[in-house]
Amino acid sequence: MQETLVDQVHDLVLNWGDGPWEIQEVGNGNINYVFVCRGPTKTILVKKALPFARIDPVAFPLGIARSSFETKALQIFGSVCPEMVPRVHGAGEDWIAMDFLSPHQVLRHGMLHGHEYVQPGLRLGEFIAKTARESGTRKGEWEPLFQSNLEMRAIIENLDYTAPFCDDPGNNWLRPELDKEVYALWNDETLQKIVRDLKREFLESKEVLLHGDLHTGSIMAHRSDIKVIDPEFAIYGPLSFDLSRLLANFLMGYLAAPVHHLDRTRYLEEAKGVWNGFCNHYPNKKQFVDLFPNTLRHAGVEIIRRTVGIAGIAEFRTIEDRQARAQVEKQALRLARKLICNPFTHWEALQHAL
Ligand code: SR1
Ligand code: MG
Repeated sequence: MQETLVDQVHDLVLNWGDGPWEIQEVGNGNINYVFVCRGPTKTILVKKALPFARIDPVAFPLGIARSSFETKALQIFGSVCPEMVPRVHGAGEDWIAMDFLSPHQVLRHGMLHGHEYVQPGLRLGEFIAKTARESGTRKGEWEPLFQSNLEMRAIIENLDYTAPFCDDPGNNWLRPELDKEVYALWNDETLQKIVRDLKREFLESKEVLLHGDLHTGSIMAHRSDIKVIDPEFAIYGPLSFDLSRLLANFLMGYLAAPVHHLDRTRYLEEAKGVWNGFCNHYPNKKQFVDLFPNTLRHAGVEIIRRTVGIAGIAEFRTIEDRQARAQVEKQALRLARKLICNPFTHWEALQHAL
């Protein structure tokens, strides 16, 4: 199949000039295939959507419409923050050609390898503030463009807010080490009710245009250059959602850092940066009082789903020593429970709880 795909991509890139083109599949995400296309005068990246998710083609049939939503979101986010989004060179119903970012790395992997970046958290907080502000203002114009991205919204509903909180066959936690903690989550009525409310909020709120999957694997980075990629889950939703995903992923990095012999304070600095960058650039300060605890609640959901659910994160799942991994993941579940049931009202309190 890979060879047929390479041929298809080869035909596509002829639009950007005669060959020879050297085409290499480089994707490592859960959903799509990604090709670096090196031609005589330029290199471009082509992202291709197949009618299933790469992580499990049988369990996850998936329409190719996600590709068009991603194109629109890249263009819109790029119009608001051009320096933080790769440019789209062309697109079809199941493909997007865009800037090849080099020598950038996926932020999650770069941080895990100890690479240094210039305040990615702060920059991404600013990105969320600016895109939220603009998409809130232009909701009448932009919301209809994403209304039918329902298949991707249903994935979030299921993989983030439903499956990890019940006995779903797709779940994938460290068994038997975490069994007790996972069953405790399922039996915690208070937590279950709050998560149901958070899910309702995710489904019903149409505040701002969300990236929808803004974790550290959706960021490419090289030193001070930070680029947001992969907005195929874009949909209107609550302002707290994207903030929560980033915050949660930096907090999980913080918990896992010592096992990877990394300086955990770097992760905490980036987590703080997300909130500070957002606050510095979002105009409606009155919202912050409720927004911070709400963001932490949704962050707790992200931490649980990354620990219990199908879509794990490298910071946890690459820990080879099972005991060490179990210890970190138990800490993560404890933190998530606190964030959901007893969210903090200010950053200092959260820091003390870590
Ligand atoms: C079937 S998709 C699994 C996950 O990959 C994406 O990156 C999203 O986080 C989704 O939950
Ligand atoms: Mg992605």
